[in-house]
Amino acid sequence: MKFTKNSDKEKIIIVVSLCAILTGSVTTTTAYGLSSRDGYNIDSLYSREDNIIPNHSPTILEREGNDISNYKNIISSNTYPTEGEKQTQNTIISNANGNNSKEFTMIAEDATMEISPGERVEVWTFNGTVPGPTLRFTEGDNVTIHFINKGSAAHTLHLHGTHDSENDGAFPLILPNQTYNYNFIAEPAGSMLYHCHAPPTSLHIKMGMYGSLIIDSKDSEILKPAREYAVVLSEFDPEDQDSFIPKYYPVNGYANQYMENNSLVARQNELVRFYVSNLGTTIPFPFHLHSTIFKVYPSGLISNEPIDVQTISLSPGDAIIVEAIWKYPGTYFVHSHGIQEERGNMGEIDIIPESGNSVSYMTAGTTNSSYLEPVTNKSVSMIDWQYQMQKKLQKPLISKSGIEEAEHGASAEEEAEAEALRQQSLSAIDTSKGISIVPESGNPGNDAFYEPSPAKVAVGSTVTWTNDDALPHTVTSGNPEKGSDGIFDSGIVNADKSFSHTFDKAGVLDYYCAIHPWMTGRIIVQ
Ligand SMILES: [Cu+2]
Repeated sequence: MKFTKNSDKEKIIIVVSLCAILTGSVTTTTAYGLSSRDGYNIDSLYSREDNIIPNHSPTILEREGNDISNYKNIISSNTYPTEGEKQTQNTIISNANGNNSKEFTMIAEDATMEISPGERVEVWTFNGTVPGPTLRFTEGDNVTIHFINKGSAAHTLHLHGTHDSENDGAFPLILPNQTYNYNFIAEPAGSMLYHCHAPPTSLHIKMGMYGSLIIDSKDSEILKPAREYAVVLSEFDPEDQDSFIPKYYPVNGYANQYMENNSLVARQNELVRFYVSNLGTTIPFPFHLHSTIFKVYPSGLISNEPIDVQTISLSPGDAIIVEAIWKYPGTYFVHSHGIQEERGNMGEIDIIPESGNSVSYMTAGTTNSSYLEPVTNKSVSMIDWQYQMQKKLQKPLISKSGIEEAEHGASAEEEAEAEALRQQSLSAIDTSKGISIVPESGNPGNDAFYEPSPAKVAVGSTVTWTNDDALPHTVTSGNPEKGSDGIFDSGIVNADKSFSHTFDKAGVLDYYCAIHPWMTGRIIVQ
């Protein structure tokens, strides 16, 4: 069973829960186009997990439970963004005393957005869009990023470039409602990228958690003034995010974003610079410009000598700086050379005659006249213009947390279905022996995740979950679609560790793993 369209979500969750009750095990749960039983390539996911966890320092993995207080960067948990923090979203604040301190707020949020005209999909975002905002610093800046996880799953912020382990964004995992401060000195100069590194990382990337990271050189003479664009290439399949050839290869999160009325623009003989990054997870993007040979800084680093190319192969996880000049006015394709070009990775650039008037070409998505200026002795950044257009096309809607939705109350129909579930759950297995987080739960193809589930227990009982798997998991009340409801939350439970909770009230409680959101369970307190 798969579902992706938001409108179908509620119904299907109920059907899935009902199946779980009737069969005594959870068959499949996914809001991300991952099918846990039919057609899911178990081996590929499993090896992916293997690759992520054991290669890291065991001293980090062995940190106990949810105690991340030994990381100096953790500032709080159960924190929601303050008004001040919201204001720093998308705004880089330069410190008034001129010491190059920069602060930025990044909020992990579940959302829906259009990826193509009329196709609305569920995504995981940084600041509500895919890609998230372009982060731009100058080499040597002392950068602090306030990261707030308001999403339903564990997330992190991992930036490419140089920094220490506490600020690498692989560990710790930041659970829903937790906040973390990443701090680093921006280096090296070049075009890089950022993404979430919570496991399975390629799923978090495919779900939309990435963006462009630009670090300008301290030496402003190295790159000449140019018209500048940021281009993030990625993959998305609304039906099956594990598809090797997905339905879409979006450009800045939207299929064929820069075609026709939304085309990129530059002047004849003007230097145009693209900061291009590949946030796909499978094949390279062969980046290609029509009607010009262009310069590329390999791997996006200004320390590399640029080379002349007709097409450049850009690997997943890599970035480039492209510099191009068009000799002849006209409209030209900017695209990936290959199967991506029929699947959303096609764009256009309008080259205006040197003597021509740009106004009619450059008004898409903006009325800000600064975008219309010719490049003379300083660069003209089109990146904000791109971000405004991206938001206009994607029409993103942030998903509310479970707590906020509960306040709206349930309809009579939902109440009746819930009551039917309660009745059917009377046959649930008693949990006097505790609940196992079963081996290989990190694999969505596993037969069961929490066992027994559904389980039942008397009011006043203490239930202990033991992690019999090799990977860390959580036992978090709520569900992966709406997030934690705050009733109980184990934090991270490492292998062989356990978590106990005493149930004071009767009720049917669903829970899930915030690291592996396909893992769901139910406990009935009577
Ligand atoms: Cu994530």
